Amino acid sequence: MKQLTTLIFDVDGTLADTERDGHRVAFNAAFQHNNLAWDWDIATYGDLLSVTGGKERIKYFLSLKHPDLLKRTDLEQWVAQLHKDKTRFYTDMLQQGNIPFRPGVLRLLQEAREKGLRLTIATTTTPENVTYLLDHASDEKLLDWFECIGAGDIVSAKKPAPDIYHYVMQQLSLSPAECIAFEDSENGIRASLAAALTTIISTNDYTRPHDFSGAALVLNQYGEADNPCQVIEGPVLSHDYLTIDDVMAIHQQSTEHK
Ligand code: XBP
Ligand code: MG
Repeated sequence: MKQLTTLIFDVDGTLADTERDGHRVAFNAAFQHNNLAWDWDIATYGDLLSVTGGKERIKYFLSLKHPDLLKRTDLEQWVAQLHKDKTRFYTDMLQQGNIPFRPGVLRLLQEAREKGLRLTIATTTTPENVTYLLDHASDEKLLDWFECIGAGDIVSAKKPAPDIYHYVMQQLSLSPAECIAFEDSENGIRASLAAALTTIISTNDYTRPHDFSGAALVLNQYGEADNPCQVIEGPVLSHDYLTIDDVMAIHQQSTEHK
């Protein structure tokens, strides 16, 4: 049985609740900036989240609502420009500190570092968005805490494909048995399980109804002593919030048979 050495974190929905009031608002700002009368309301965006990747999500929306625009000869450049505008609006929001970490995330990261565990990221969003989030979500210089940021187009197949997890493990010469993944969505856990990773889920408003079969633990959040978590599926925890000791115990339990 391999000891746990590395925690691999998803970003959107896991480190911070970024989708409804962050990415979605930035997409709409980019559409307005480009004089496009498109407005992704909360429910519409929830449907579009079934496709990961902002550029891919725009094209998915076009396929549903404006299939004729998919015939544009400059489609790739046009979508890339829309996404570039969106990313600028989104990083502006992050820079204003408007998108905090979810409850318990910073504490769990600190506990992991105190145990000498390695931290890394595997996300579909852009590296730029990760940098801005880590630089502005707390007073700590969090960017230095993560040894590898596997993000966005660094891989050709995005989640639910396991590619981004394979990329991160390859970069750090890791085996799945020494890692544990933290995700929030069905696309995310499909990716982490396909990479043979034990996975801990924290749900959010968009992903609560998702199928998390195969997860080692499903929580509503990591929580704090004064803001307890709720175990939706999985073992009883040592406290009313997820600690690094719980994570290590869950890893040991799930890799005993591997
Ligand atoms: C979530 C995603 C991303 C974001 C939007 O990423 O699918 O596409 O919704 O960010 P994860 P971009 O949960 O893997 O962190 O527009 O930069 O893609
Ligand atoms: Mg996510």
